[in-house]
Amino acid sequence: MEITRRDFLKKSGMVAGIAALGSEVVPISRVVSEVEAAVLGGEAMIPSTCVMCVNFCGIRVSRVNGVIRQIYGNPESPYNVGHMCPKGQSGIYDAYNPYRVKAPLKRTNPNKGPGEDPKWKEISWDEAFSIIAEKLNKIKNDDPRKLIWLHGHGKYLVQDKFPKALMKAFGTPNVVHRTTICEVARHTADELTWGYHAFLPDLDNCKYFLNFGGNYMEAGQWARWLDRKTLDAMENGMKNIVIEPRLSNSAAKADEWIPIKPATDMVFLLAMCNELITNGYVDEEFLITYTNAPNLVGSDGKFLRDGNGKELVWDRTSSSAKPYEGDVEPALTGSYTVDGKTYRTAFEVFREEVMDVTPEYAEGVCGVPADTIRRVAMEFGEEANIGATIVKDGHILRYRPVSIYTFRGLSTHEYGTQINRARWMVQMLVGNVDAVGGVQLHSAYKKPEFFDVAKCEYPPNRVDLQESVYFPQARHNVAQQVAYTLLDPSAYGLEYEPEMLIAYASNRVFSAPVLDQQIEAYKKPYTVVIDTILTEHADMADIVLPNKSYLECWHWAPTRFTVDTKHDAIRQPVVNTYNMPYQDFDIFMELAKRVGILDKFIEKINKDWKTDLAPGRKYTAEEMVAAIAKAKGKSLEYFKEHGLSKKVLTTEEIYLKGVEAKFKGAGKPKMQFYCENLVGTAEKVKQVVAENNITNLDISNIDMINAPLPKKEHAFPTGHEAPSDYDLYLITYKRMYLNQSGTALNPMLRHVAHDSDENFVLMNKATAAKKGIKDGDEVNVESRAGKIKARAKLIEGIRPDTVGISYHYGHWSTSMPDYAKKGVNPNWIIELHSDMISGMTNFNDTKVKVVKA
Ligand SMILES: Nc1nc2c(c(=O)[nH]1)N[C@H]1C(S)=C(S)[C@@H](COP(=O)(O)OP(=O)(O)OC[C@H]3O[C@@H](n4cnc5c(=O)[nH]c(N)nc54)[C@H](O)[C@@H]3O)O[C@H]1N2
Ligand SMILES: Nc1nc2c(c(=O)[nH]1)N[C@H]1C(S)=C(S)[C@@H](COP(=O)(O)OP(=O)(O)OC[C@H]3O[C@@H](n4cnc5c(=O)[nH]c(N)nc54)[C@H](O)[C@@H]3O)O[C@H]1N2
Ligand code: SF4
Ligand SMILES: [Mo]
Repeated sequence: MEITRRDFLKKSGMVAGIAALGSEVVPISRVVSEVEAAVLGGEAMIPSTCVMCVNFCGIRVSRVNGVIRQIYGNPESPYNVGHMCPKGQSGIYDAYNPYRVKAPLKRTNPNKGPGEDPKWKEISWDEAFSIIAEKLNKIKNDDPRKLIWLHGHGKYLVQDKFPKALMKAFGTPNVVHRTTICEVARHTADELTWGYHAFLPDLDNCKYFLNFGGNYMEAGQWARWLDRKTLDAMENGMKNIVIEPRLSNSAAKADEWIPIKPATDMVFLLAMCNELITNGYVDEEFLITYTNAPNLVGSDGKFLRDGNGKELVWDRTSSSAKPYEGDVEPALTGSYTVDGKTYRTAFEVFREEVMDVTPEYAEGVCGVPADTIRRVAMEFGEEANIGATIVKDGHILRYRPVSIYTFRGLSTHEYGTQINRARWMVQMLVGNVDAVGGVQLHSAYKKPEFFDVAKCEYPPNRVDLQESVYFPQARHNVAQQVAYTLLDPSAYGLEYEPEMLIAYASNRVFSAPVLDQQIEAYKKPYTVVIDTILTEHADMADIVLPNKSYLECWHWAPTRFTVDTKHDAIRQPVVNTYNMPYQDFDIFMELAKRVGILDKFIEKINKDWKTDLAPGRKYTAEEMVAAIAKAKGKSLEYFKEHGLSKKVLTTEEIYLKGVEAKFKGAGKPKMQFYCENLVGTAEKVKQVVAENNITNLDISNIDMINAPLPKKEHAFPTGHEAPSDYDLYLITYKRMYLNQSGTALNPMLRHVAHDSDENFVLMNKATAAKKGIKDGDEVNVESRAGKIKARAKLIEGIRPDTVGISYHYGHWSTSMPDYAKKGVNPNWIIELHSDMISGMTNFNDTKVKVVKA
């Protein structure tokens, strides 16, 4: 239901106020904003969900006489409570962008690659569908695995369950999302430690907060909640320390910025563990009752088990090795002899390992003074209040008001999983997990299979080699790998040669590193791109299908939970700027019909969403949204009126359903302080390599993935071994006013938003002076992977040994105007050494030299 002006006035009870406000009101608060929209003859205020970035803020779109006039934050949203950002407001131009693709296009120039004009020919929708369906039918009859589906942003538009269902019905396993070029190492560390991923700091109750490169004042996936909550918490006395090589906006707003050398956070975190243990800041009760830290570990790194395969601890009461059951009292420290062999507890193994990672040692590696590391560790330990409890709503809860946050800062490294594991080690030591003021887990132990040993499959089934011998532990799609497999499928043992690719809201030839190889690879398959603009990937497509913008679509939208709320939300159409007949979901339905898999597709949707759609016909996206709403027990009308349906969580749901319910006490599974399931992976890989004569997998460094505990060696990524004349570390980051590569053509963001016309190489003034480089000079930035030209920007807010180049810039699509081509894309020069555990791309491990051009 759209809210008319009259309805709105009635509902808000603000009729009297409006007359007084008049029509000159500046929208400073959300209430005034709505009032203003109404006063200015607003016909409709349509609630929906933003997707100008992946924060999914609740929005209300004011439409006046059929034209979008303004976008406001939806105050009903428990996530952004009426706030939003400039990107979200510029969403108007996403719909009205003159550069949008408006009709299906067919390539007439067979040559593909940068600078090759596709010589597009407009074709009808029917012709486009016919061409695509003919190809698909051929592949389906031959070997459906030859079809690859890529999506990135698309997951957040229509939701990835739909493309997955479509591809499942088609018969290909090759649906590849982008998580390994995004943040996957963080997820993988979570999954290895507590069986699922995603967490938030309990900022309402936190007193001491460490943020390792979570750039949420500029980017971030929980940004509109984190930025607000952090600032509120600081006003309430929370100390906020940001640790990262660059003075990001997040660091600029913190109490303290600690500039750390890129990719070396590991030793900072391990030195913190050392200090915490040495000074007795250890929550022994937490480690014993919730984690596997007391498990007995043999010299082979494996747990001691009984005849039934049960892991054993040292029972202090009976002085014998027993499973942690009944009234067994596990010892946390020490080494014990069982059947003539010596075993140490997992905690003991870790303790001994970190004892040589002193703050002084860490200083030499990460460049942060030992005194600073020591002080942070002591403050963290002290503020943790180990042993304290607090009563909330009648529940006695553990109280540990210290928390650690991160996003891509710790993840996008060759040893990203292990660095993120170290973040959990610090937190497990003080027992802040699911404690009041600590770190709140999302769905603890939802997938126990994350604790299983690696699959190591060969030959691989999927083009991204997920869970194969190449990425044995990768449970998420390995986005950057697809290109390499495409270039030489048989080299990876793939039993089929991919022939066709559909890229739905994904610009992989721009977003993954080593761009020349990505481009070379994606020339090969017959390619269909579904997008709103003609991106770099579209530039290489054979057919482009235009998509409606998010302000023109029905979607069951993804949402962001917070510590104390969760909600469901929709998108609903506000306009249809170019009278487009189909949105993404309609395209899927039409293709399914033409390939004869419509019923299978519907069956899978019903299974995934618990809907009850009858087979035999196509459904519209609105019908789909209505069906999901119904399955959730709410009417479509409700969602049309509010945009969302929310739930505020009880104290019990927040603090007692996670680790307390899943891991606490005897006889329960345990958080993995020690990841025994990683032990033996290297041997398994070596075995599969030998058995199959695999020659394109470098196993010289493979023992690094056998690590059940994070270790100091993980602070030395391969990329840092570059010759000494590559004297600077390169990092990349996002900017506030642009989102990934998809906002390149948004006129408001590119022209109007201050300072986002072009990117630059951030350099420390002192370093630049030594190299004779002045502010604004053109410089060449060279790595072992390539060379780019860019403009230098001299600042003091970056380490002298580090340079930073933001993402988003340097487009080359032949269909883009010159303004979108300004700046550079760092992915031309980033070296690829993927994390063997998670498959993560190491965006922040490359060394470069910078010289005046
Ligand atoms: N405005 C905007 N918002 C966005 C996006 C966008 O493109 N634009 N993209 C969205 C997406 S998909 C994502 S994944 C998130 C990403 O959100 P974040 O991960 O929060 O943002 P990035 O800028 O990618 O983060 C990289 C940060 O890590 C720091 N850093 C680099 N190397 C290191 C290191 O070795 N150690 C430490 N401690 N820090 C390091 C960089 O200085 C930078 O601040 O943002 C989302 N939100
Ligand atoms: N150097 C460097 N590289 C990076 C990053 C970095 O910080 N530095 N960030 C990384 C991260 S975190 C990520 S997640 C990846 C992202 O990488 P990808 O997922 O490969 O790329 P995006 O740029 O997000 O592509 C989104 C596409 O969706 C299209 N699109 C937008 N709206 C719509 C719509 O309504 N319908 C349709 N059909 N299409 C739409 C856009 O035009 C764009 O082409 O990039 C990674 N690459
Ligand atoms: S933070 Fe992202 S989702 Fe929220 S308003 Fe800004 S662009 Fe939209
Ligand atoms: Mo991302």
